[in-house]
Amino acid sequence: MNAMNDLSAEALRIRITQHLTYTLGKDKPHASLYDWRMAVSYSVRDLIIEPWFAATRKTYEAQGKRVYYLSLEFLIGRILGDAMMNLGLFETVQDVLEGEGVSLADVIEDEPDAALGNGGLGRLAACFLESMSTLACPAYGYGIRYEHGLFRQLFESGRQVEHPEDWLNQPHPWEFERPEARYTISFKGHLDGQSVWQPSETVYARAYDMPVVGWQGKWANTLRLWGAHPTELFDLEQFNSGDHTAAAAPEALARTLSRVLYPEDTTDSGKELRLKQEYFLTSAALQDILRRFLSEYDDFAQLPDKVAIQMNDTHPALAGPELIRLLMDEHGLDWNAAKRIALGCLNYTNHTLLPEALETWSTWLMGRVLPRHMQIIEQIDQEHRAATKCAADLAIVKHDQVHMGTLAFVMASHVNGVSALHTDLMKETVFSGLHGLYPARVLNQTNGVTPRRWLRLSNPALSKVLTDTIGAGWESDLARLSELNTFEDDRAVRDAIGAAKRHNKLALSNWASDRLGITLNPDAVFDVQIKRMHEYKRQLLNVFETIHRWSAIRSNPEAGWTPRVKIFGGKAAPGYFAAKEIIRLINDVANVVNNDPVVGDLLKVVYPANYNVSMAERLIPATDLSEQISTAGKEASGTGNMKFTMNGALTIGTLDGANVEIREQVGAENFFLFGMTAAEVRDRYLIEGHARTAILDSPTLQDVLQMIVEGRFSPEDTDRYNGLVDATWNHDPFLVASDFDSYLAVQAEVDLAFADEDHWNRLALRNIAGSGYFSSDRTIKGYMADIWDTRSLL
Ligand code: 26Q
Repeated sequence: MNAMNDLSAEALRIRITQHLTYTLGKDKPHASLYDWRMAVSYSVRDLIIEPWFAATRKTYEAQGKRVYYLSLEFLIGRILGDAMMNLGLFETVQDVLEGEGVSLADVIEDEPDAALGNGGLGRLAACFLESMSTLACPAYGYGIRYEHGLFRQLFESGRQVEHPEDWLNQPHPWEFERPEARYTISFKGHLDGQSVWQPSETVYARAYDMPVVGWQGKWANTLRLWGAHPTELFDLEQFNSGDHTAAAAPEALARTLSRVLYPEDTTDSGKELRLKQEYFLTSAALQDILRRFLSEYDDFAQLPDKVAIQMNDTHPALAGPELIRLLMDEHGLDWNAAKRIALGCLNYTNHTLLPEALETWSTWLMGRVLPRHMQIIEQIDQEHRAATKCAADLAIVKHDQVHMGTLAFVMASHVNGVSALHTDLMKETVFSGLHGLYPARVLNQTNGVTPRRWLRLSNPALSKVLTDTIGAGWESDLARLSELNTFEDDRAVRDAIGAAKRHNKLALSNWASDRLGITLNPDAVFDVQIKRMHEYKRQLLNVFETIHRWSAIRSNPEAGWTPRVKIFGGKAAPGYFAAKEIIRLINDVANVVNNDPVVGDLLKVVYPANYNVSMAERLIPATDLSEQISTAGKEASGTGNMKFTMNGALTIGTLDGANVEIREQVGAENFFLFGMTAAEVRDRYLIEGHARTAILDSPTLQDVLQMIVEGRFSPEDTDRYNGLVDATWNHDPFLVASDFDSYLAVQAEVDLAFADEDHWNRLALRNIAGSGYFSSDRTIKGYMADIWDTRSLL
């Protein structure tokens, strides 16, 4: 049982009152919602400290290996509700607050999202932290404490506008600042003699720790985020002479390193500041790792037995050269020993095959910002080329660019893909050459998501049905969801699953009506596509189908339509013009469709601004149909797809990323498959005029494009989408046209299936039952066994 369950409501009430009084300095009559949230957060946080200390003690005593997860992104979301749930305190806190006349829901919603990430990669890191704590895997997350997380998205006349996000404008109750944990991070300068680095710029990295508590509070690991601080405060002489701005310049410059999260870049990522951020995190983490190692051991030859470092994509790939540098220049090891040890500790996860997304830095910039690292990279490259006698294109440095994927691959013991298909494609395409040279290196670890946040916390209605049906304990043993299959023919269970869904749809409808002023029909298919806006994710395919549906309903409103609510959510990178055009088109289409009295309740289009983790927690439990429609071969895995499946949504999707495995797990007959396979996609690209051919073959798509180009959705600016329509006819880089008819046909099957409510509930049950594989606990167990060689300490 849970260690915290015996905490009485009265004891908790006293703790909260004490924090309100002594930490916040407020008495109850004057306490604001903020004051209550802080008092509750501190009280809950207090209860994590004991398991946190105990975990640290056990880790130390076990003398085993620790895992270090290095990531430029941790997309955490809200913390309070998750912590309360994992500690088993939800009901107790609710009781206490009720007694004070305060709404727990309001308190929870008062917390800003910790949005220190862009999307999938950052959210995966957050799920992994939670699972590592649940599994008592001794681990640290290392990241950057961005003052401003991912931008806040607003729509102005349907267009995305970015506003700065400001989560740290209030005190952050979950962090512990550690002024004593401080490292110097150096940049630029020159090399003296052969290779003695004389840097010309330095900043301090200061640690800020957050406890990450696992299921039932049995273990807590640490997420250590680094903040940048100046090594010299300011020039007092200059200040006294009156030049206040110039005097403060060094401080401002230092702090920019941890000022903002880079929004997932598409075009010009060659920013010096980004390179400095990557090095700032990597160097601080490695210095901290070596300090901790030396406090317990004295022989660096043991480092690979005590330290497993995971690089989350190439963003921290300077870990290879930096670890070599620290071992040589700071600790006196020779080159061969340093390199062997570094390789023994490091591993690399790849998250994309899109060539434009593979990181490179010019040797000029790398040499200027990190001259010693450039030298080490050249040496690694030379040995890699000599040892493997490889072709020139497999070099780390080529055409004056440092290829970070190659560097990470060469310096890692294990390189993993994030779904089975993605891993196969890594071996066949982008990494085929390196895979040939290092054949034992690549392996698969299919992604997962934490069922605590994504099912138990976000969907209490379904969670209750699950516990009532298969008994307690599925939260930490998600494979048990397969026991649901034995209840498939139990009408009461099917009805209960349907009722939970309806409950969540009504809650979402209330929110949409309050927040967006739009009325949703709860009898409609809630059809949801939420993810970053990217051409390869093909939100455009979904909009085209929406336009067709609108037009078809208009021409025959009495045809017995299954009602639909199309919900979109997601942000575009600020410089990604094509993605921003699609956002605008969705909003323009929504405007026309939602105000058309002919379609009325049969079709609505909703695109709430500023999609984030908290909005996902609201939308996913209320979804009937999950849109996973990327061009096959482009989406490395997807993780939203898994969250929907767990919550009883059915997927309409291509054979891409983890969709393939979801379909296997839930059964092909319970999945709406359409579109080309990755192999067919490859062939299709070879056909000149593939888009034009597909459009000429599809009168429906011709009509859709015609309506757009006529200005039906932009009557005040009829030329608005000429470029988009022209690009669809002539380029269509993600094969929207080639998959359109297939998508349309399967959408019609969805309508038919949904019309039989009991049948749909049966399909939903089978999806939930098949989702157990997609717990991030399963993924982390895979990393522990196949990559890290670590054991649970519980
Ligand atoms: C690169 C250079 C400069 C600035 C930013 C970036 C940058 C930042 C974030 C590049 C890429 C990302 C994020 C990538 C990402 O989220 N990938 C997704 O990872 C998920 C977890 O494995 C997968 O499920 C998704 O399929 C994949 O798209």
